[in-house]
Amino acid sequence: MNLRKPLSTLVAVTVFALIAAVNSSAQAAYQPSPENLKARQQFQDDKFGLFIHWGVYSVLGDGEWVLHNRKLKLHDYERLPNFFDPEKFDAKAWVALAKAAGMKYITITSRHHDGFAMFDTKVNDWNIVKRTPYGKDPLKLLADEAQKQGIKLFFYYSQLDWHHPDYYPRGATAWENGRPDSGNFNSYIDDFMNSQLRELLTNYGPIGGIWFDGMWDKPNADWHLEKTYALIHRLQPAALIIPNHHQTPKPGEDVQTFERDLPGRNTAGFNTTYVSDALPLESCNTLNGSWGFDIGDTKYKSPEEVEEMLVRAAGNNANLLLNIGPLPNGEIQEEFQVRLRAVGEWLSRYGDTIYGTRGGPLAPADWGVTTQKGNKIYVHVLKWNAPLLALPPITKTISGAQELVGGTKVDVTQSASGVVLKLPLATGNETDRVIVLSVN
Ligand code: H79
Repeated sequence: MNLRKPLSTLVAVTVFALIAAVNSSAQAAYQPSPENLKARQQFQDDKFGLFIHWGVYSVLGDGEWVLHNRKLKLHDYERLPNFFDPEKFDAKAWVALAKAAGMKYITITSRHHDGFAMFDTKVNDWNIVKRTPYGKDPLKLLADEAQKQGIKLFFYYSQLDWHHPDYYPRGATAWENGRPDSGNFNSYIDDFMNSQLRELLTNYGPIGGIWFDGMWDKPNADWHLEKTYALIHRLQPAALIIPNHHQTPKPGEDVQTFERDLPGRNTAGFNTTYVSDALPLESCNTLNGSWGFDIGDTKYKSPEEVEEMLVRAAGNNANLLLNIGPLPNGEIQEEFQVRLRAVGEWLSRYGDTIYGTRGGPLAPADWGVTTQKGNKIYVHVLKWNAPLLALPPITKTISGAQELVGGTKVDVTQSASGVVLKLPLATGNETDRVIVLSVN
């Protein structure tokens, strides 16, 4: 009789210990699912994506940080959705433009740091359906169209929130904007954010993944990452988690991304120099100088500059995610369209040396980079005007070398001390002279 109590206590303790063990091992060792591993490979093969920053901030034409930069009060910023009526938004045209640019995926802001959901969330009413005259869900239209045209759609999601009262204690970007000095951060994550993520992973068909941003606002807070990441992987095992937290990758993350930088360079000053040798890599950058629509920004990169960025990313074993900020009326400005289509035209000739490749055997250098696929090594000559190019040794035996365009044979000598290529003359303003090495 008096055995009952100790026995039940023993059972409870054992069960508790078992649960704790399972929990801690789940945290320590994240085992990506087979679907997830396959999606990572596909992501690396895809190489080139379109980043889209679009929100109610676009109305002001002053970038996506305008709320913070102008230190606006929330009740003033809350007028903006009334003016957001993108009657020219055409999901079909957006997806077709990305495809014409040779891009294989789109990553769009489901919400930025202003917390305004550009989708039909039921969690609160700070969203496009409830607050704007437009009243529709552009992400749903885009997801359906992406599915139809065979291109993947990823959702950018800001963990940082300048609007939600429970984003408290506040972080590095805090200012006095009219919120109460109180709030429940755990509830912000578990009840609010994870509910919105559940919507994004449930209502839009198969999505490419979630691109997180803003954790750097509170780097020392407990973001309950294991819980959020497990939720995403459970709902869609193939969805990739891409965190832009500027730190060493953590368990549960599937891609390492670098903002305005090639992997490991940290020219931006806030990126990590650590580069994962296990995860796919991605570098994001802007087509002019801005993420969200900025009416005064005319620093458009030329198609040749974008092509070089893409080639250097590929040579660094990374993808390029190239950003545009559409207009508040839903149009994509002509300056972006022209440049994207030109890059797409270039890719129709040079794509074989980029899609499906991995970083080549030689370290990226100022003269150029190498990519590889199967028994081919692509030598991308970006900055070299002399007739001979001397490269470090390549382990594999080179059986032939030819120009990608035209197929003319290229003289090559290979020895233990390196490889020397006799380059064809540079013609015109060719961005990238590619020499294809056949190896075995
Ligand atoms: O969405 C786009 C930008 O709005 C967002 N990320 C891209 C993709 C972005 N937010 N901030 N930044 C980019 C620049 C980063 C600034 C930081 Fe800091 C410097 C983060 C940490 C140090 C400023 C100071 C913000 C926090 C502390």
